[in-house]
Amino acid sequence: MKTSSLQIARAAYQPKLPKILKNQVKLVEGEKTQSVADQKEIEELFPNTYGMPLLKFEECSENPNFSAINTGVILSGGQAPGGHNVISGLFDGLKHIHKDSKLYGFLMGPGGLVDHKYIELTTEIIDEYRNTGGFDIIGSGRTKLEDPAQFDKGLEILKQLDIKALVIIGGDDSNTNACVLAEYYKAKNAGIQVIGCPKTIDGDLKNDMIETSFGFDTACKVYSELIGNIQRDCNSARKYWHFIKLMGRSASHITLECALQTQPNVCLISEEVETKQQSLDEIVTYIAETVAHRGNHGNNFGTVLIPEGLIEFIPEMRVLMDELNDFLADNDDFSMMDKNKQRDYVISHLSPKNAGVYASLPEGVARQLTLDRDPHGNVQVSLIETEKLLAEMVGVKLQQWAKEGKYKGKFAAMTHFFGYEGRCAAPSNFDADYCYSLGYTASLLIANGKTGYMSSVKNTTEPAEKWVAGGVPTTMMMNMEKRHGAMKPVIQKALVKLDGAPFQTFSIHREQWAKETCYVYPGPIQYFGPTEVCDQPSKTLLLEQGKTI
Ligand code: FBP
Repeated sequence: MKTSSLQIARAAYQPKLPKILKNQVKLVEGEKTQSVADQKEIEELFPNTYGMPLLKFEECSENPNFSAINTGVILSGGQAPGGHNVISGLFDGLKHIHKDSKLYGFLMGPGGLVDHKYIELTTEIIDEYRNTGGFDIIGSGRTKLEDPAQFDKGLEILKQLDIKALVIIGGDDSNTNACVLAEYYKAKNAGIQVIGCPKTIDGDLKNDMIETSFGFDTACKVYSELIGNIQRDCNSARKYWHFIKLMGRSASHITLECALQTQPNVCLISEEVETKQQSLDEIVTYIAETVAHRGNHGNNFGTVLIPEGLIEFIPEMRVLMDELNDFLADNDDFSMMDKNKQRDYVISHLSPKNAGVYASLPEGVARQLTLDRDPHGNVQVSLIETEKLLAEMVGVKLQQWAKEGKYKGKFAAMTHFFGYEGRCAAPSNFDADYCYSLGYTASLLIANGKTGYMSSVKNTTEPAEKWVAGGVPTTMMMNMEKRHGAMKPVIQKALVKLDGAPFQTFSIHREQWAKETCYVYPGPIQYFGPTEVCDQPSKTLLLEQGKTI
């Protein structure tokens, strides 16, 4: 494989570890835990892994004598910068525990475990991937591990390779599955520990114990660079409005972080739309008013940031999508139907109000709403072109206002969708360090015999050497939610809190950003140089931890 100069220089980067992990450590148990909600149901479903204590590593003087331990690792779900560093941290940690420990990577996601597809990860392979983006070291996939037959099939290969622990690197859904698997193997006394690592660019796998999911920092920095470039372009040519949709599934963390970094003219936050129960027309009117105000002052340009999941939060669309989810769950062969007949078929099966809303949508968006859900039952919001829908509707409204003499500007829209551009970027120093530490911590949880835990690294707005490593019981993050038409235990998603510091900071400034041109051009991620330029975490994390930006 040909490597770039940056890749060569980056390979030599030694990720920073919390100081504590450079010494001999012992595990200290904290308080017993309970799930965030639905405690009775979760406890019943996880009798063997419920209520375990929080864990923290502390320095100790004696040298624990661990034996070699074979471990398997799986990358699950969407790519996020830093996945290779979780694996290299895990590898280094396992080798430090005992030089004969082995690490096996299951290929192309959880499916690799079930299908017995794996490779042994050797020093040569690991060294090639240190500090690189992507998940290509072993590939990723979205196979949902939920069926005991899959767990038993996995157990066969784990036994065959003498694997005692499995690390699942994934988002909320994958870590939910990891927890189900941990419970199953523990109930069966199978002798397999399961540890999770918090991954997702979406930033929605976080809580009081997990400060951030890895990949969010890098992905937001990449998108912010691109948005900054577009803003500089539109401030130079002054003739386009750019409607930019950003990945993030249901949560608007990515959009909010990018807004804090770039100061666009408009930024929609799905969670606010839901709280204020804003209709599609109200959202369109809000954008059109900003365009009109700027246009009437000679500024026929601007930027609008749109979270990927917005459509699910608009009340009339939410109600429609809930009914569509049940409709699709009951109509397995819908996707096989003649495409020309699908729209009428849907309309004839929906309740009258939803049928009306569905019928009013442009053909393309209506079709996108009925695409297959992902294996976890999520609507594939990345495939719904909300940015085009809004640009089109704003254009129509402005034409109307022009006829009424309320608007004198010119409106030309460009649409963009940023998601895949950032998911495999070379990890920022923050993500490189954080991921390596998560992987290393996972190895220590394994050595200490733990299962049903997520690796945790806290205090992350301080320099890496002050970070705190430990484990959080995964059941602690769970609640019951409706999936594929049935109630299931799942890790609670963290959405943007409207009373949280990141949103509050944005809302103080947004009126000024709308009217004036206050763009910030963050430029590319800097990997080498002064710490205040290269090692800063996201603004979201800083604000959430009470720091200023
Ligand atoms: P994860 O939750 O698996 O981390 O997914 C992140 C994500 O990038 C979302 O932002 C996006 O909606 C989705 O993956 C796209 O899925 P796919 O990779 O299957 O196209």
